[in-house]
Amino acid sequence: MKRMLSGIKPTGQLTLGNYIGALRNFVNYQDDYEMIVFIANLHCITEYQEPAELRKNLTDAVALYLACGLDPDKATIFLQTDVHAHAELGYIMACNTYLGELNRMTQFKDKMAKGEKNMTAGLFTYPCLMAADILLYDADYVPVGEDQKQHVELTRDLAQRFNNRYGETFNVPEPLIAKVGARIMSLSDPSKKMSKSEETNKGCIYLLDDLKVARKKIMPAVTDSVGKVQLDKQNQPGLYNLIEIASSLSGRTMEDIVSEFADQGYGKLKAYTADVVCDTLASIQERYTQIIESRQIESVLKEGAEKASAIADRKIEEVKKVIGLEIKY
Ligand code: ATP
Ligand code: LTN
Repeated sequence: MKRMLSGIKPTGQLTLGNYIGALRNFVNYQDDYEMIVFIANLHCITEYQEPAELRKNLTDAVALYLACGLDPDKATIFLQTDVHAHAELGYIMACNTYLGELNRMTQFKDKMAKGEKNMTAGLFTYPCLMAADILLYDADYVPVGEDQKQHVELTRDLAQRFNNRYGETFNVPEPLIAKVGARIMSLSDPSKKMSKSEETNKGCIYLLDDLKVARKKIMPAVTDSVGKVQLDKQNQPGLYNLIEIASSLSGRTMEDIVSEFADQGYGKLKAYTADVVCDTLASIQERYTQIIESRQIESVLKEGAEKASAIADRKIEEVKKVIGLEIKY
């Protein structure tokens, strides 16, 4: 069975973008692949997080993984810091990455261009840690949203470089990007991706949003003045995004939705999208509440960390050996 691995940063609350671009796919893949998913908590602290809030977000993220349908009997689910080899291999990867490579990462470049203050060294080297996350498990596939493709490509380069220097050590992974829903855009600015770190949260739906709040974000979503329901991503990006959301969550094709609403106004399409989103959120939230009450999170994480460590610890020992970092005694 091929192995698949992915992670989500629990910075703030998980969003509908995370669900459509990532989580939903993990759930679909868990039957056909050996699935490893982790909470990328080390990746969160590249920017300061209020400790109590971070702790709450970690718990919520695990509960949401389970509420969205990840099954701990099929997938290995764990917290990144519970497996120490991530930080260790992250450092080793940073020592095999050139500054020029990190400078080319668009996520980092965009933050620089926005003139963000107080950017940390951890943020700059974060693709090295992400490469370690993946390579520790010899993952075959990495299902991610569009924004992470470049990081997986860097991971491939680093794996090949390491293998060339030290001999075959790592499997070279492939990114897996879904055809629909790999980049859900902000409802208030369809030129930007829906992001949990958006300044205002008008354009971002959180999986734990009250249903009324979610509906209130969708109805005024920015569209265009063309006035025709059709698929034109270039000229009608906001509308296209709504259709893509509705399609991803309903299982209908985008064309099918367009043909139903072609003669109706944008209002009807928005109302339909809001219905589909609210149905999805309602069922996730119901399961979320049960999971929080059942207190199963601790046991899921404990078992997940044991399974993950068994793989990762072996790999980090092999890495240290081929580099020459070990003395046998
Ligand atoms: P931020 O919103 O702060 O930029 P993020 O949500 O991109 O963070 P993660 O939570 O680590 O960061 O992302 C987890 C997964 O969700 C990744 O695979 C990412 O590509 C995917 N993802 C995030 N936002 C979207 C989106 N708007 N559309 C589709 N996929 C997304
Ligand atoms: N960098 C990703 C989260 C992430 C990840 C990973 C995804 C950290 N490590 C390994 C896939 C595989 C993000 O910010 N979205």
